[in-house]
Order: sequence, then C-alpha cells, then structure tokens
Amino acid sequence: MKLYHFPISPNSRRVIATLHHLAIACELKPVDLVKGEQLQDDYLKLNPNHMIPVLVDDDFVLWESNAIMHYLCSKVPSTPLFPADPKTRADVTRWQFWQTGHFGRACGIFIFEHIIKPALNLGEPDANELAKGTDYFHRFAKVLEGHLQGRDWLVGDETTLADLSVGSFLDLADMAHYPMAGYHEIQRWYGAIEQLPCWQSSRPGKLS
Ligand SMILES: N[C@@H](CCC(=O)N[C@@H](CS)C(=O)NCC(=O)O)C(=O)O
Repeated sequence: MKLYHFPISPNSRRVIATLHHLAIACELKPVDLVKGEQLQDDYLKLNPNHMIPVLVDDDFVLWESNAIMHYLCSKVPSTPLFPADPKTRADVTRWQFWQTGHFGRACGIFIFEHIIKPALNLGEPDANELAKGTDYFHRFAKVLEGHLQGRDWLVGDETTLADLSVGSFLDLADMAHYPMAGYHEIQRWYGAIEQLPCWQSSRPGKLS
C-alpha cells in the first residue's frame, strides 16, 4: 500500500496515526502542496480533487481521509479503533462526519488565514473571515467541550477513530491561533491524544 500525504496536514496525520496504531505497513509518498505537486496530471489521475491524502492498495484508489481510516480498520480482524457494535460504530462515524462538516471547517478558516496565506504569499489575514471563523469555531467547540465533560474519549472508554479525526485539527491550534481560551476539557482530552504512541510516531518531524 502507498499513502500520498503532506506531513503537516491533519487530514494526513490521522490516517498515518491509524496505520501506526494498526501496525499496517504502508509506503509514505509526500506530496508538496506548497509547490503545487497535487496539481500535476499524474496526481490528478489519483485524486481529481487535487487533495491529499490518497491511499493506493493495488488497483484500489481511495481518497477522503475518514473513508481511508475505515478501510484500514477493515484490513484487521477487529480493532477498538472502530468497534463492530453497530451503535458504537455509528457514534464514531457521527463524530468523523461532524469533524468534516463543522469543527474541521471552523479550524480550516484559521489554518487558511494564519498558515496557508503566509506560506503561499497570499497576503494578510482577513479580519472579516477571522470574525466569521471565531463564531463558527465557538459554536462547535462548545459542543465538543460539553461532550468531553467526565469522559476520557469521545466514544466509549477507549481511543477510537473519532478521537484521531476530531483531535487531528488541534495539532495546529497554536500555529493557526484558534480561539482556545477556556476550553479546558478539549485541552485535557487533546493532551491525552498527544501521549498516544501512534500520535507521537505520526508527528511530521518523525516521519521517514
Ligand atoms: N475531506 C478531505 C480534505 C482533504 C484536504 O483538505 N486536503 C488538503 C490538505 S489538508 C489539500 O490537499 N489541499 C490541496 C488543494 O486543495 O489543492 C479529507 O478528509 O481527506
């Protein structure tokens, strides 16, 4: 198997953390988004959306990080990362959709204004966008904060794909200036994710 990725991307990192947690061997192929390698013809044949990550397993090509994580879990007989019980599995999936549809989008505004714009020389952060992003972030961060009261993990008593997916965006909290003040439960929970061996081994600087 091969995974096309960009090391700093939360969407890549959660897939790599899943690979490491499941001890699945996979060749990592970096795609330099700053140089625009995702726009090259060969890459567009893999993912016409010109995005990472993409998994290639023989002749099967799969894009969308959360779908890749589900597929990887289906490669092992069973895993607490994606429990087989239908309600628990639906709960994990629910948080992954929530991340893609809401929390990740809120974080994405800050990532674009504070990380992508400077990296690509696209100008100063836009105050109106950041104001919209702040409202959107608080709307969903409050939901996450409330859910984490009295819980170690988002679903059940063990780490699941839900934690890796939702947590992945918090890695960039400082660099992207998310308005994190007061979100003590989120910070406690993300602190626990940071201690996971699969999270530590998937840090951008640790990848070979
Ligand atoms: N929903 C997608 C999002 C992937 C995504 O946003 N990838 C970004 C990097 S974090 C990308 O490749 N951007 C390059 C581009 O848009 O040209 C997933 O979860 O895989």
